Amino acid sequence: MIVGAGFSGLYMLHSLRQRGFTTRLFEAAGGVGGTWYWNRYPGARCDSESHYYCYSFSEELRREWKWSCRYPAQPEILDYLNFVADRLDLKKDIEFDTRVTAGTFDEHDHRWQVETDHGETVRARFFVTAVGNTSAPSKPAIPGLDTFAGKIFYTANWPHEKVDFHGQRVGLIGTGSSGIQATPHLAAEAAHLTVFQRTANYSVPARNHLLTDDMRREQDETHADLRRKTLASPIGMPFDPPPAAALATPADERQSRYDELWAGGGFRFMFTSFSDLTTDIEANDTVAQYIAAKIRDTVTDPAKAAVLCEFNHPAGTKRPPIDTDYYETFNRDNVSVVSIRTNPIREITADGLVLQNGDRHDLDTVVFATGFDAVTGSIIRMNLRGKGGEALRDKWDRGPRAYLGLSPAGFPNMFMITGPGSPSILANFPVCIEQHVDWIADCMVHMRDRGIDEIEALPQYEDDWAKMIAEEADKTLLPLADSWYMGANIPGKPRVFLAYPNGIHTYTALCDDVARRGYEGFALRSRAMAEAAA
Ligand code: N01
Repeated sequence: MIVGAGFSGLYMLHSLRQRGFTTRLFEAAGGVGGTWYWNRYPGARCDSESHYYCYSFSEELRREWKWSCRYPAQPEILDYLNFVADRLDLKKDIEFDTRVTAGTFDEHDHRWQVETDHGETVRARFFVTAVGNTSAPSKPAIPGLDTFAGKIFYTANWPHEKVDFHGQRVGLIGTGSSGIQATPHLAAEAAHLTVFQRTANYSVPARNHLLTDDMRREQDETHADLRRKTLASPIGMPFDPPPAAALATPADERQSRYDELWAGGGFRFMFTSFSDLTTDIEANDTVAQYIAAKIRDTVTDPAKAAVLCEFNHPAGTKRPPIDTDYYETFNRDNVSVVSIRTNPIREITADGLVLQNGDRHDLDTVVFATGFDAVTGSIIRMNLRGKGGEALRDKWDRGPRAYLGLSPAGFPNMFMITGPGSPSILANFPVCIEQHVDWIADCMVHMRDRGIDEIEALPQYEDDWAKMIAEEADKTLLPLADSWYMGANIPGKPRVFLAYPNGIHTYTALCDDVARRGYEGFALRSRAMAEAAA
């Protein structure tokens, strides 16, 4: 049983089918796509380049699909996932518009009993969550929200039909990747756009462009090489590692390197410039100051630029956004930015927003780009219970725990694709997903071949994994930000770093090692073993 038909669920379904398992997949949406199904806001676009933000498991699929540009927009990625699902004939095993509402591990027959919102109960040997990391929208409970007379939209759950903002006074709350992508598009239509910024972000230009046939040919010819680089890279992207530390580089050379990477655009700026940016605050200052200078150069109104530079965290400690014309948009007369860092939104009235100091902003439409109860939200909301009826929600009340980020102790035969404690959110998703799916599917084959009924993470290994993640994260600057990486964006959510921080390349080696050692750290049980022991 798989939950979710995004990148991970589709590949899991295909992989299990290939290995001869009978598999069903439940998906709450009306189609495939996962996060790419729901996040249809204007400007939604991939931040990873198309030639590596896709599956690699099938040479045929790779050759048949042609990306239009460096960073494809949401409709094209959704088309791609539909193409894959159709080409592999996956949809016949997917039940759309079906939400899993509960799941319980039945210890007597080693099976998961899963319930759906259609009142169906399904029993399955294995339960795999493929619910994505950014799929449970965070909808802040601002007082008065339901009294607002205008329209409200959430970027994370956008209508399918086009929304027309012409003539509207629009308020956008949130300046993460979604808000940053939506801003230029909202501004192009709205009579006035007010961006309400709680945290200034460090955005880097994407430099998107169409792909020519020559570019595609070159990608094709170098594919094997790029794939090798991708698998050797901590973030699962075919980038060369940073050549040096920022602090070991003379200031003029440092500036040239930043200039060169800024001109090229995209994630390379943060990830390939210098090796010490996320471990040394002084090194980090060099990049923070560089970006601040770029903002001040771009935004002509110094008051707006000052708000956009109100940084309160080191650069790159929140998920780095990349943009097309984000800062340039603030040069439009119909766009303003309001800092709500120390003067938060007090309430929403019928007419608009009121800030703590009493300032009123009359609006026709409010767009929430306020992010997600990331990584754990969608898993917890499924109401899962493991051995002894233990609720996952309770087990994780002081932070998520799962050995290898793959399986929580006490929840046998449950696997999570890109779950908490895996590299997931710190790496290129398709790469993480393929690694997880291959490992999980091979594990199931291992069990089937040996007549093993149950696999369960051992608590000691799970504890050690959680401890290691916290210690490794503490060696970086990442815990300094109130980010969704830390669970800090959701009131009451435990402040715990949510990902394995040492890279997908080392994680892959660790997981392979665990499998080679006969799934070290897991208890493998069979009825036959239990009967023999009895
Ligand atoms: O969400 P976010 P997102 N009052 O959590 C603010 C992926 N993604 O949807 O920083 C006022 O990053 C919040 O402020 P603060 C990507 O991994 C990928 O933008 O918490 N403001 C922040 O500014 C990304 O990181 C792509 O202080 C409130 C914003 O809302 C992840 O999804 C595109 C608030 C939320 O930013 C999430 O991005 C888009 C409140 N009550 C997203 N609550 C592509 O690759 C929150 N905020 C295409």
